[in-house]
Amino acid sequence: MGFELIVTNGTIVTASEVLSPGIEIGVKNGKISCLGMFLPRSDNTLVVDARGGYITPGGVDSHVHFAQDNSPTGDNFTTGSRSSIAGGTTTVIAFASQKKTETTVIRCVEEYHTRAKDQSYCDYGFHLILSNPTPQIMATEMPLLIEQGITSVKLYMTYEPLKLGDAQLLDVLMSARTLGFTTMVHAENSDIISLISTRLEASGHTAPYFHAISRPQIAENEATYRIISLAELTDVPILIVHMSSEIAMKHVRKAQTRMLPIHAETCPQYLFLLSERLKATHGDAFEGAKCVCSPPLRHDPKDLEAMWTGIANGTFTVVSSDHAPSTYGHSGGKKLGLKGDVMRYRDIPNGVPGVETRLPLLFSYAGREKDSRLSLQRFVQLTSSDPAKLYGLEGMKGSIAVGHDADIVIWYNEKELKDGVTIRQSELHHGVDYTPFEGMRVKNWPRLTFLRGKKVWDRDNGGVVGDVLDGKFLKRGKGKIVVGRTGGEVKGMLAGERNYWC
Ligand code: DUC
Ligand code: ZN
Ligand code: ZN
Ligand code: ZN
Repeated sequence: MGFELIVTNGTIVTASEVLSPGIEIGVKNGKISCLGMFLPRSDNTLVVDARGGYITPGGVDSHVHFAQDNSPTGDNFTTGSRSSIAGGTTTVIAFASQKKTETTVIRCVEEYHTRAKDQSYCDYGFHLILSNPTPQIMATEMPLLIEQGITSVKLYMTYEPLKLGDAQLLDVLMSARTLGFTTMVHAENSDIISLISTRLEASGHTAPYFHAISRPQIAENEATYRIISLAELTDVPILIVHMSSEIAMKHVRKAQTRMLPIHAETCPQYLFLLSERLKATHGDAFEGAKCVCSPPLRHDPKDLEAMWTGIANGTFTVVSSDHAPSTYGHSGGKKLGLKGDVMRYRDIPNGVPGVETRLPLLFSYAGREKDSRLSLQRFVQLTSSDPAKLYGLEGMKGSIAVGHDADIVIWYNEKELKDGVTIRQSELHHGVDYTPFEGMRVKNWPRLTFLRGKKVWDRDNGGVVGDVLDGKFLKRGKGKIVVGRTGGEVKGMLAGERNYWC
């Protein structure tokens, strides 16, 4: 049998190389089966001309919230995954969330499977949010979930309904050490936030802007240092999600220079947006609600700069979207936190949309132009290959290489899109009614997206051409460490001591 698909006449970018333009991609049975020149065509081969544009692996967005209980007006799998493929993301890892009152996690995961099955345009996996990690769950249910391909958990250090104390964090980290799952952590000091919030509320400071005041950098800083310490003590890799501030990021950098396996993630909102966006715009005090996320947007452009540095110098392993929006809708006041005439930031659901805009925003700064901030290879690492490795999808997702799923994004030839693309809510495919990136110009956009060899997005001919039956659940393996190392000689404070108990 010949190739079902050949992609020709583009420049292929992988995590390590920019290949010369003559190289074609040959696809058989949904997998990349050959990379080479002058691949043989048969009558059944679909030949796709990349028209001199770049070709990158389908995006892997390892942090999205679809169909979550706590955001009833947010995206479900259909709308969220539709938005994903329109922005070049072919794999998402969403969350199955345990409630604090629940003493099982198996049933939670089953529930999220029913929310996703036959309703996804892209491939998907789940992380488990653990809010009540009982010994029973850790001993008997976690091993089962790992067998089922759910090989990562997210832990919260803040939010009353979800947060874990240090003893619980340590217990989960010790289980991670035994069972080998990957641990993501939301690092903000809960008590700092609640003290400030109570005092802001008492003094009537409740507008959206005060969301940013209530969650200062020092809250992220303290919790980041603490969780790194707990991870060092227990000798397990972690990933700190959605990092926003330089002082906190420095702890990660320092840990990495000591070869600790501390991974970090940031998101486009922390690369492009500042807290001034939480203030009233055009006299509309509600507008700020569109930019409420946690950690909050920071005040100082230096923090944006620092996040870009972390992207370029390898501190970050992942750039995800943390797509977690709710419908803004003025009427109904769901997103607004509006009660009567009073707008309370504490009632505004946290999170912004971004699964569709993540790749175009970052790709605009990738390359060798004057305003570039990262290489094309680094773009692929951060948005596709490294999240695939960290979360157990290596060999299947995240690369244009033989044996991998044929998840392929073809960008416009830059000459075809001289003025770039302006991000507009009206052109996006999510189910919510705004984007915090409204009006921003990006240089390029995925022209075509292929999922396992099938065209699912054709910007110029029909837009979304895939189907909700296209996406399948990904049974993930155990994640690989991407930075630092575990094992080996223990130095510093723990030298010798850990041998007695670990
Ligand atoms: N944490 C997330 O991971 N997403 C949305 C809001 C939050 O606090
Ligand atoms: Zn549940
Ligand atoms: Zn979080
Ligand atoms: Zn999130």
